[in-house]
This record gives sequence, structure tokens and C-alpha cells, in this order.
Amino acid sequence: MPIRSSVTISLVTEARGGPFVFWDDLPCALKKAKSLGFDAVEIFPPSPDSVDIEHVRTLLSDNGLTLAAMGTGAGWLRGRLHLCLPEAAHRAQAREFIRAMIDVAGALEAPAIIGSMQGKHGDGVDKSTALGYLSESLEDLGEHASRWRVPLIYEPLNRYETNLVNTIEVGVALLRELTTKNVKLLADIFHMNIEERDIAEAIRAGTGQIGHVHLVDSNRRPAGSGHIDFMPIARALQAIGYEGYVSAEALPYPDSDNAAKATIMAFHRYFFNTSQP
Ligand code: LER
Ligand code: MN
Repeated sequence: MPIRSSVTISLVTEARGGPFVFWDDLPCALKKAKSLGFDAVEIFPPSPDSVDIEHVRTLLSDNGLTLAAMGTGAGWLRGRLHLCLPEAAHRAQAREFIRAMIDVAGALEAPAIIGSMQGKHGDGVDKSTALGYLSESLEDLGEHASRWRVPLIYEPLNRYETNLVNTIEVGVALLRELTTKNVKLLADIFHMNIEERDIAEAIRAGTGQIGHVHLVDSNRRPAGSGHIDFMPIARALQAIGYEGYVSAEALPYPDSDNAAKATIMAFHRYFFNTSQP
């Protein structure tokens, strides 16, 4: 399977100002994604209950698109939930929010992503305790996702967003300690640009463990708008035999339509080796 292109759509009001290309209007965003030539979309919904699975299935198939993944970060943004909170009851609520999102995404044949829902240590929870909480949840939720024959995607974040796992190397070490083999890493180029010594080298170190990619430039604008050299990154993904989605998670700069266009141009340049869509 070749690398496939995807673009993000946020349906979360509280995420306004965040790095999502399309916003609010799912039918319109799907139409635009298709007309630009994307293979798939990544949806960021406010909650599992807010997703009408049959409606989304119909919209996807009417537009000839697949669902690349579904984000779970609204649990943090709207409910202040995460997997490392001091109170057991709150951690359980966070886990249930993600489990329900896995079920919604799974019914649409896509994985759920744990990004900001991983949380951080502090507030009376030390680092090793927090990593223990995180691992327990990844074991449980990773196995849960396998019922849908999809992986669970876990995203290392930069140091300003979490103090748990900041690099692919540390992520690989965390996954290696798990019994479940159904958790894969998300390589987000924005976070990697802050944390990795060499992005292409980090991707090679993630061979066999990378299940999703967020495509974005150094300033969190669409690929091609900052100072990241994407050629070695694209080559590294091809060299490790990466077969998943590369999904544009970038600010809608200068606006959604132009961000999506810039991204598809970057795809053609770096991944499809053609200059024109
Ligand atoms: C957050 O910075 C991010 O990259 C998202 O994909 C995770 O919620
Ligand atoms: Mn990301």
C-alpha cells in the first residue's frame, strides 16, 4: 500500500486557533478534500456521542474518501480529562472517553489517536507513576482497539505540551515494554522539529512502530511554509516501508482552502515526486 494523503477537520469550538486545516462544516470539508485529491480525512470531534456514524460513513463513501484517524483531544480541551490525573475516578473517565472514541472510529475502520489525552506528571503524581498510568491505559485501550482490527495511535508531544514522552525513541521504548503489540506511534513533524536531533533519523529509529504521521512545518503552518526540509523525511518514510496516512495537521494559514492546497502541493513534490497535483 502506498503512503496516502489526509487532511484534518476540527469540529471542536474549543480548539479554535489550533492546528487543523478545515473547520466546523464536515460535508463541505469532505467535498473540498476530495476535489483537491486527498485520499482521506482525519476528524477531530467534540465527543464520541456527537458522531453520527452512519451519516459520516455515507459522507465518506459519497466522496470516495476514507477516514484516516479520529482525535480524542476534546476530552482534555472540553472536559479537562487526561490519563495521568491524580484522582482514579478522573483517570477512569478519561479512559472511557477514549474507549468510546475507539469504538466510533473503529466502526468507521479507523484508529483513534491519544495525543493531549496522555496528560503529564505533576499535581502530586510523579513521573514514574504517571508513566505507569499511561502504560496501563495503553495496554487496555490497545487491546480494545484490536477488536476493530485497527491499532491505537499514541503521539509523543513536544516539551511544552507533555513531560512524559517527547521523542520517537522514548516512545519506541515505552511501546516495547507493553504486552500489547497493537499500539503504534504518531510521528508529528511539528513536535519532532522541536525535540529530535534529526527528524529523518528518528523516523528510521521508529521502523515498524510508526502508525500515523502529522504533516506540518516548523511554524505549524502547512508543509512548505516554514524551514523544514521535507525531502529527507519523505525518503525516510519510504525507506522504512511506511504504509499509513500522512495527515496535514496544520494551522489554516492563510486560510483553510489555501492551507489544504499548499499541503497537496507538498505531497506531490515530496511523496509523489511530481510537481503538479
Ligand atoms: C497536539 O499538539 C497535537 O499534535 C495533536 O495531534 C494531539 O492532540
Ligand atoms: Mn499532532
